[in-house]
Amino acid sequence: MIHIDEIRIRLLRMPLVRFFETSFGRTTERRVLLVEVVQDGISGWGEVTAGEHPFFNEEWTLSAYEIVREYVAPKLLNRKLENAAEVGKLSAGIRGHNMARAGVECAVWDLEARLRNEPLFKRIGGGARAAIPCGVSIGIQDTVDDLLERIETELSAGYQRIKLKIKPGWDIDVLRAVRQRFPEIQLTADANSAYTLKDLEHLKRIDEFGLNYVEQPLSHDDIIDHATLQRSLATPICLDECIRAPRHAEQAIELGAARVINIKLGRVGGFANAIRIHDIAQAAGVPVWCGGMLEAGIGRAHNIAMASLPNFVLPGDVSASKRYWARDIIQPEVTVDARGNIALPQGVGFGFEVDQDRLREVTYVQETVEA
Ligand code: OSB
Ligand code: MG
Repeated sequence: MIHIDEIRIRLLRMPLVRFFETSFGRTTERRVLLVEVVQDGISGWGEVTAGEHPFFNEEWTLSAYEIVREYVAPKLLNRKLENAAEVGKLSAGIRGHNMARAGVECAVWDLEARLRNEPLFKRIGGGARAAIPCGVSIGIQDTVDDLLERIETELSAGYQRIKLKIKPGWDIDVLRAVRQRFPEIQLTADANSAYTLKDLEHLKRIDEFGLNYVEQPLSHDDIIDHATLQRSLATPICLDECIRAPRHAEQAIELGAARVINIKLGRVGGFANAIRIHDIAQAAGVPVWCGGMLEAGIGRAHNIAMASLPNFVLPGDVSASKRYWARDIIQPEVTVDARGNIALPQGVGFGFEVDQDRLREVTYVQETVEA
């Protein structure tokens, strides 16, 4: 039985060691909202994965702060829950804002695992693999030479696949240069919705580069257009932004809009939905992988637990802490071995310790939510 005594929310400011640029903009510093749920002196932790601006989806760090403080967290106080899988229902009346809802939901899953003294990956039905295969997502660079150098570095670190961010003006020529230099690597491209069906002929040129898939080329909310595009494209389409609920996964698969799915805990509202989407894709023979949102250690650790579910068969975007942070907020930090795998941590909860000193350093707002 879960009965949460206290909920603490924190805003962190964490500079990235290197800027990260997508078709919707460049990030140099993250603002991260953390959720800590406490029962009988035991803390469960969640990280809200909203970005700093409402550009990936409608959420941003401070919208999530308000949603968690005003609408989600208070619902958990003064009540008993059978298990973490029930948390989603408490905030089901909120339209959108899945990342805010997920931050709380994931914290309760972590708490539940800790109360039972077991690893989070066991609680969610994971543990199918002890080594999580990792790729990297490489942002838009200032020059193609910079990009080639970055790819070289990541490959020598062991990463198993390279994902490039693309947008109009940074696509075909860039992919050609990368393929010329690295003919054999597992390569993908993510457009973050930078194109429309007007670009159909242009997008067909992607087929010459033998990508494993192209991620979310079209509108963030348009599954039907992706189905249309897939009929003209040999390269499989992977959906990210479009899949915000299990129903979207069903529809996208049914319509032929997604041959691969990127699952992000935040985007889909937490573990319960992520597991449902995982199961739907698995039953349909559609492989999934774990996406990233430039997470700090707690979100990263939740991703690692999720990626141990059986159908996470493709290398994900979850990589080593040091690619993002001079010092992460967990200990040990997340590391990747020379073959590009993360070892699934076996400890209780999400399997790492919160680095309280580091957390204090980067926290600029802290508040306890009242019922
Ligand atoms: O679309 O996958 C994406 C980062 C921010 C917003 C959206 C995306 C990304 C990434 C980075 O690709 C993945 C990571 O390194 O965390
Ligand atoms: Mg993406």
